[in-house]
Amino acid sequence: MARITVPKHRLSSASRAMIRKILAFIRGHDRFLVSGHVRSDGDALGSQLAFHQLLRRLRKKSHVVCDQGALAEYRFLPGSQAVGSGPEDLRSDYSAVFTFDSGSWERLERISAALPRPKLTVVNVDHHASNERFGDLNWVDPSFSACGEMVWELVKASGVKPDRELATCIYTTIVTDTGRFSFSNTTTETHLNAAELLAAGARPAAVHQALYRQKTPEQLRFTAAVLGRIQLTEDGQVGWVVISRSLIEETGCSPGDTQEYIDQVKSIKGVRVAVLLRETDETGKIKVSWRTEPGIDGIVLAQKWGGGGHPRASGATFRGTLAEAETQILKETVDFVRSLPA
Ligand SMILES: [Mn+2]
Repeated sequence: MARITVPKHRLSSASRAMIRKILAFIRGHDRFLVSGHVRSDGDALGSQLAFHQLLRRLRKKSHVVCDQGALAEYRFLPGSQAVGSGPEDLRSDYSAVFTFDSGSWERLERISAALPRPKLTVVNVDHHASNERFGDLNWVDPSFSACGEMVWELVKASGVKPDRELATCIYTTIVTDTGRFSFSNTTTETHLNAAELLAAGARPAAVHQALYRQKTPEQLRFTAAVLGRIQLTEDGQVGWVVISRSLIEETGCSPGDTQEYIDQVKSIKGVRVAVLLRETDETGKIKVSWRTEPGIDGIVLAQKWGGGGHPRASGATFRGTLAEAETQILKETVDFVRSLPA
């Protein structure tokens, strides 16, 4: 019988050095603000909550605030009840700020806008290739499938024994950012970390149940309405869907995390780039997401509109009407795809 050797964890020497630096930094400070990008997804929120628990175990004062707080679909995460949702929840005495899963300082939106940046030491922990290195300390490593895996490395290096709550938060970061272990960012390392998290108490069935099996009939009807609005270019290489405010109002449903909708667009055979346009509560502000096939760098598309992300999962904010967004973003995306080798 062939012998399969499970490889050891592989961490770059740069990441090893950053882990040591960050743990030393934590020892030297006392009152932390922990934050992440606006409308924190499973990775951003799970990272913040896990890191918050690590700080508490290290006997530090820690407080989690992100713009819009813990979205309804992630309120099963231990500690999510205490997450602040806006500038009014900020305190005035932080000695350091940790940001997770945010490619720029501005992506904290109302939180970064309200903080006295020059007076604060900011530690930026992220896995987005487009990260702007806005921190005083920057640990950016796109080889991690989820930002939560970076927090997991900090936990392991800290000597703190993780409990089920912490493991559940980190496990959720991996499940959500890898599309349930299906995207191309899923690696041996991802599964090694997942195995460690199970050993530490995370329960996959419970996490999947909480993430994907709590829908109301209205939400499913909303999903059906969104899927019914998917459009394709004539050659079928670009697919897109628009989530307008009127659709949200008609159905009485909030779209929550829109990842599942754009994944559905991308799942159509022949679609090389999927686009999702979502009208926000703020007039004239449209959120745009791209998902691309292997070898197509969606960061290039997002950066034209001031955004960024991962090569295969990127996003930006468009200023203008929904109709303008649809025309301009689609033209740009179609031209981009046409310029690529088939
Ligand atoms: Mn992430």
